[in-house]
Amino acid sequence: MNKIYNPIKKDWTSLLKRPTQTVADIEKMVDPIFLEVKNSGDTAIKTYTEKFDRVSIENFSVTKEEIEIAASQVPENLKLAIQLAKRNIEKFHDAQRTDRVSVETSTGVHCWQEKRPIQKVGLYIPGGTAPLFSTVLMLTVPANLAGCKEIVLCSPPNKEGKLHPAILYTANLCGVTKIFKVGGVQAIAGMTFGTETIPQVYKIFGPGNQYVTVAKQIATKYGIAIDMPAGPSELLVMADDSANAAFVASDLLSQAEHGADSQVILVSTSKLLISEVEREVEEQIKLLPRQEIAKKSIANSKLIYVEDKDIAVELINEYGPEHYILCVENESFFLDRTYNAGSVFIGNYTPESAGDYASGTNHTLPTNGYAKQYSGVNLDSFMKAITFQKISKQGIQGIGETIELMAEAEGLFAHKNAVSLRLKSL
Ligand code: HSO
Ligand code: ZN
Repeated sequence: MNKIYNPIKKDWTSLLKRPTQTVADIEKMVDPIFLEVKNSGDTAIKTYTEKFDRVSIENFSVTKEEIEIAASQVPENLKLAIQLAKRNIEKFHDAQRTDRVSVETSTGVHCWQEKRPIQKVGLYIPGGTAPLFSTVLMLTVPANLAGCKEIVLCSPPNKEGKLHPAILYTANLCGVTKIFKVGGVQAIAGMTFGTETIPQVYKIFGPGNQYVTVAKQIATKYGIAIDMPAGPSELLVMADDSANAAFVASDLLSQAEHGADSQVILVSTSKLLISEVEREVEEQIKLLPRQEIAKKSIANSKLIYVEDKDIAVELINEYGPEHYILCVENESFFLDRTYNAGSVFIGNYTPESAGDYASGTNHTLPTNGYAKQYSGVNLDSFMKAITFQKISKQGIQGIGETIELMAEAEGLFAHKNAVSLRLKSL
């Protein structure tokens, strides 16, 4: 772990740099796949599944039988855990509903705003070394609550041409309309254009490797919306002497085990805590089945000592972590000054794992500093706000002249006329 004491401000940018991504190179690979899926649909999907997932699949739509077999393979206690997590995620996301906003802005001028669901959404669940069925919950629960009509899920098949049973069980439990055993760039391209089998969607959600991330960005060129640009997972812990070093170390490792490129950072005003955490990490990592992955990410991790709270707050906002754990005496000092973070975990008994699985908050969050301008996935991510207005005769008489004047000043006489005709008729 890299220990840094009192970094000077001009070094912050390089100190807080994320692992680099070479987007240009990846784009060169992704573009032709998009074109081929656009032109050849399912045939291209199958070709790329053979090439990248090394499995030949005749029918990549998941069948009812496959779902039934999967359900029988998931242990009962895991099913109950998934159901409890689902209920908490539902409770928290359902509470995010906003009321219709309605105002009479001038006499007889009624304006209102209502949320409506995005009709067709595509959810991507990555394959790789961990079957992220928790991400299925995080995306399908708000999609359902929002009222999305078509919820399509794509996830890469394993070498046997199958999806993990818990992914299938959860997707089915949460009412996914269609599940496809398709992953990577070809899945994103499939949902962008639609193929004979895969429906086209309006917005694509979910994490993925760097190829999927670039593919989602390319999808936006074709008019498809995405939840956010994603990148490797991150955690920043801010801790002082009131923190439990073993707990902090366990949190850092929980993110480090996601991938070699995960980034974990500890900021502290206590040199003692830093050395205790370092020792704990060394001990705890030995017991982890995924220690090889965690070791790589821990090797790039940073333990940053700063002299006072103000500097800490500034540095944390500058970084804008995806996950931010706060274990300090004076919580409100930090919370009041938090502007850039995806999700905040407060106190010694709030591990990030809680939010990853079951507390109810969403774990699909902005990485790579995007917490400065993006929110994590929430109920509104699956909705659009539509405005409505209805103006009475009295209403148009009241604001008509204002509109005429403004339209004339912009040189737009047809606009002016649309009002003048009505005023004259009254
Ligand atoms: N920490 C990950 C989500 C996750 N963790 C899924 C475990 N499973 C990104 O927020
Ligand atoms: Zn996690």
